[in-house]
Amino acid sequence: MGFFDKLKSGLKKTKDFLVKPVNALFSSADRVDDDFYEELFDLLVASDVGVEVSEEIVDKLRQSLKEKKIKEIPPAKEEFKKILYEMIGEDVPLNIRDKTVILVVGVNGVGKTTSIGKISLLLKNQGKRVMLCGADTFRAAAIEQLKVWAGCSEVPMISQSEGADPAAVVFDAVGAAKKQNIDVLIVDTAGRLHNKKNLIDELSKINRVISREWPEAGRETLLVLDAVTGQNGLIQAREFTKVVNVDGIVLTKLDGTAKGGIVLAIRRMLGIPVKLIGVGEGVDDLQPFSGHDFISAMFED
Ligand SMILES: Nc1nc2c(ncn2[C@@H]2O[C@H](COP(=O)(O)OP(=O)(O)OP(=O)(O)O)[C@@H](O)[C@H]2O)c(=O)[nH]1
Ligand SMILES: [Mg+2]
Repeated sequence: MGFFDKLKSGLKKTKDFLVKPVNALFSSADRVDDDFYEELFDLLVASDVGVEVSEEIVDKLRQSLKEKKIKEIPPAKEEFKKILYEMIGEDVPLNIRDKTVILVVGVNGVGKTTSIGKISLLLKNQGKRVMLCGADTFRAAAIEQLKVWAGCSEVPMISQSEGADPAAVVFDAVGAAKKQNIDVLIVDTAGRLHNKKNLIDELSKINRVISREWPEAGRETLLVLDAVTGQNGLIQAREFTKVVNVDGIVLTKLDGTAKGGIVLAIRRMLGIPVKLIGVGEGVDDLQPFSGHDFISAMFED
């Protein structure tokens, strides 16, 4: 199955919950009136698009139909899709320069380690020399889990034992990456830190080590969010953006939720592009995000 089909089946819950009722609304209405807008707004909010963004979508639709003097339902639906697409914004791919360090952050259980495994395979298949770094030293199982992924993708991995200083592991990994002429070093970090100060201290220390030891390397910091948490993911994201400079979002577990509307809110509310989306646990189930494919997959049967 190609990724577009996976995306379609992965979005099934969101489609049942949001798109089907939206389609039903468009097909049952004979004109677009205030009741119609109100119902559309309610459906968007229920699918975790969020009040602010739902309001914006409905207002834009109202304005655009008025400007273009559209009264019929089929062109109104096309306008609606166009507005959703604009809301998502231009696709922004992973920024991989000649030498790049990807730092992967996010709270516990969102899918960081799994995503790293999948990204390593994506990049390796593009001919990049990839190395993994197990800087989640909080528990031994985390290091073991990353090792399994390194094995699957057949890429080298640098780690130390549980409890080691994460910045020290990063120091080792950068040294090894330079020596082995690695193109992309991907760093796994711990999600479960005791408090925000811990998180700030740990991530700043890691960042300092990378900048000092490999100043010429490009940097890409990815924040992993679990789509199942819906709007709460935005709150998490804001906490992280106070601590690190986030370049892109990896949105996982879209297959497990009806809250896929969150995709529409992320760019708008955070100003950060979704760069990759995950629609399952399989190795091919995480792919670069395409706004066009996302909207098409949502509205196609
Ligand atoms: N259904 C589904 N499951 C996913 C997806 N991405 C990750 N998972 C699952 O989510 C679980 C947690 O993933 P991890 O990669 O261990 O998460 P983590 O952020 O590294 O967790 P910690 O290391 O504990 O902070 C695993 O069982 C993954 O298989 C996805 O897109 N869809
Ligand atoms: Mg992990």
